[in-house]
Amino acid sequence: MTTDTATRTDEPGTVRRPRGWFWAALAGLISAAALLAVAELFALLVARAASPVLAVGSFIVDIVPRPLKELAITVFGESDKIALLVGVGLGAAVAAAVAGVLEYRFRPVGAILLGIGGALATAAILTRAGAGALAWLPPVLGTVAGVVLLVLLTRRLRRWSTAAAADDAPTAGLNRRGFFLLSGIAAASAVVVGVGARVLNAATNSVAAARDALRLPSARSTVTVPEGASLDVPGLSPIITPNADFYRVDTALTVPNVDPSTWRLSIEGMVDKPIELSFDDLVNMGLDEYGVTLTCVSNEVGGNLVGNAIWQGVPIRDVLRLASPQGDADMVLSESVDGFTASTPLSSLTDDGLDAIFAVAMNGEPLPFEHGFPVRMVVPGLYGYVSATKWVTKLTVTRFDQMEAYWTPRGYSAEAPIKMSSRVDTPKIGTPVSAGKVPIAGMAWAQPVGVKTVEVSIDDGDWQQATLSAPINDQSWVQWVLEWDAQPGSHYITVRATDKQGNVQIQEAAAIAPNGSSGWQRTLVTVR
Ligand SMILES: Nc1nc2c(c(=O)[nH]1)N[C@H]1C(S)=C(S)[C@@H](COP(=O)(O)O)O[C@H]1N2
Ligand SMILES: [Mo]
Repeated sequence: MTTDTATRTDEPGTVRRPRGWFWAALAGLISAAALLAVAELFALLVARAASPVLAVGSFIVDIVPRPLKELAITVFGESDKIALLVGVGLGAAVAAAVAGVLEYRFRPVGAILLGIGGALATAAILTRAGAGALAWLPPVLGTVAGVVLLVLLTRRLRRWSTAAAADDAPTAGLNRRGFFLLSGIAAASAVVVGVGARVLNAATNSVAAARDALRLPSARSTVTVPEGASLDVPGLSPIITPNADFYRVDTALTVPNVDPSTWRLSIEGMVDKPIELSFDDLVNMGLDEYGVTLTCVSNEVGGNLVGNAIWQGVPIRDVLRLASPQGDADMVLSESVDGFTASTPLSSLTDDGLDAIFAVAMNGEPLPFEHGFPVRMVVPGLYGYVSATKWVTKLTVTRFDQMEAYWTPRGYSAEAPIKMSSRVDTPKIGTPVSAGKVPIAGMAWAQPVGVKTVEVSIDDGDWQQATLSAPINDQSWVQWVLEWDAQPGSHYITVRATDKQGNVQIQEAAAIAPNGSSGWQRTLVTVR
């Protein structure tokens, strides 16, 4: 050893011992970033759906228990998925830092830990519905890259530390520079390659262009929205919900990209003639137009997980007839490209009086991606989770005692008709109104029977009948309004609906699980 070379480094005579745990944690983070970047790069090249970040996130969406899921939706609302991704990211970062420290102190524990992380990501990718034959390649190559990098970085770090402790300045300096050089290059390329690949992957998908170019045959029948279908009350929801405002509920972390030119619908199971249809086969059977209100089982009384749209589609009964379902079948399990499934009574799909459809258009345009492009199911009178499969690609005709759908083992009923409900849109709780003439108005639905009356009780007084908008049909919600002579003070407003069969909206309060909320909404309004 010559002190000469040592003094030629940028340090004086000695190189300080590194704060090992800190740099080791950083090495762990950089190695994990390299793992993801290499995986994203190869995902872009060979298997576009094999993104570890998204696959792990989706996997977690599926395994978290229901109460936790409900908590997430309550706390984060529509940002629940972003919150999940951030949570997964933070968890992974902590684990990666720990792996770095462990590799530094207890070689090869950290490398093994990172390897296990990579294996879990691989498993998450391979268990996603629609994983391609090469889906294993990106995460496996990424894991190899991450583990090799972690071993190299921590080796440098250890040598730097040992040499510094032994006052071997040249060796310490050499390994110190080596550590920072490799860390810097790896970190920078991981960010550039990883982010670049993910952005390119998302941006170059051609399905957006396919949707823009889609020309649907014109519908054979159209819905006439009657005069008087919309009441003119400020603060009242529109009778037809614009697509951009339509609630969205699904388990999909990223919206599936389904190209109509490769989309297929297969019908199998207890049928005499299994069939497979292309998108053109389907729409060429003839499109009809329907107005249907869709509701989520998670909608609380007074909530807004409900919307009404004019759909165009093909009656499911016509398509099922081609396959000839067998007599002892009682359920149809519909499946989405992302593996979500719904169990729908066969009779709800074949009944002549009930217009269950494969919808391809929503409010005059091809289905938005978030709402199931290119084909989704819409079944009047059933909650979405048992009927409204988006990105639908397969129906299995079966029996309730033989198969179960996504939400059935997660605490929800296998069958779930929509409970009649009514809600107040205006005045809003927390927004005081001035005394005098105040319209109390809201929405009510009773699919597929139709709403007969809506009644309002103020301060638990007599029920007063509200005025209804002219209904589009029995499958669509109606608006209602009651003119109120508001006196200063606080007032309770209670609302209830009655359907055309004379059933009154259920008064007893029920939680959303297992088959939908019930109860009469009672809101408190302040009048000044
Ligand atoms: N593929 C798929 N389809 C799905 C779901 C899902 O998670 N995945 N959720 C269902 C639920 S719970 C509801 S309420 C409706 C909501 O449809 P929307 O998002 O178009 O409003 O979609 C249904 N279809
Ligand atoms: Mo739902």
